[in-house]
Amino acid sequence: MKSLSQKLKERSGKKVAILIDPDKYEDKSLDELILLINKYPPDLLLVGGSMLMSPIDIAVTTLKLYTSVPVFIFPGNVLQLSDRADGIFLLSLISGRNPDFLIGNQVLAAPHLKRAGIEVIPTGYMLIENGRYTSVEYMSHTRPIPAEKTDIAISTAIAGEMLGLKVIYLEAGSGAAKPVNEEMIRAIRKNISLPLIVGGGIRTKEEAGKIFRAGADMIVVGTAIEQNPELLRDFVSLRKEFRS
Ligand code: 1GP
Repeated sequence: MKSLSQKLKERSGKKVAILIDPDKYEDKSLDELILLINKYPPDLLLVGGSMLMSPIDIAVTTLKLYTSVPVFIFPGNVLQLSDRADGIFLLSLISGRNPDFLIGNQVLAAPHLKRAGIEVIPTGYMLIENGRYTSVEYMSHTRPIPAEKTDIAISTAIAGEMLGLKVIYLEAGSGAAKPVNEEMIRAIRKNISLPLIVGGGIRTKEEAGKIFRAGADMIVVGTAIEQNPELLRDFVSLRKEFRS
């Protein structure tokens, strides 16, 4: 079976990932979400958050047990590791200048990840300003790239590609007032050949469609699904519009 890195690298078709922050779901709402995931399977389940109060292992194990969608960790910090996941996005916050989030946490996590033997996807994680102060900004002590500074965003993404990262992730932040703007996505898409993931503030199928058209290969949706799990069907059905 192909690894997720391989599938992303091929850049064929658009993909939908759901971000599950275990603190936001109680047993009942997680059961409800699992039913919907099995009915309208997305391409990927991400588990994590800027700050977690509940253990990540339980959520990962539950999702692995009751769904057949790959489960990857989207770590907010080094405490969010689980060898039960299929893999992890090893995020380097390349938009910021905080060494802990560029390389420090990765050094702490590396021996554990090697032992766990799960798939590791080296990811250039770029925080883009969205008009609201986000948890990522607060927790990482980094400033986002201003939304209109497309040149800085392009250069950062190119540097990430030149450094050998395998994916670029444009993040507006969970609950962002607005998603990363299409102009920036389009400009980055033109300048790199890496798979492009876009997340933060995506609330509707229409917004998701614009982001795909601008060049995103995968979108990540968290808050909108937490608030209305039925939206999963809309996001997932959008993929067929992009099939050639
Ligand atoms: C993943 O942080 C996002 O990149 C999720 O954002 O919760 O706003 O969908 P939302």
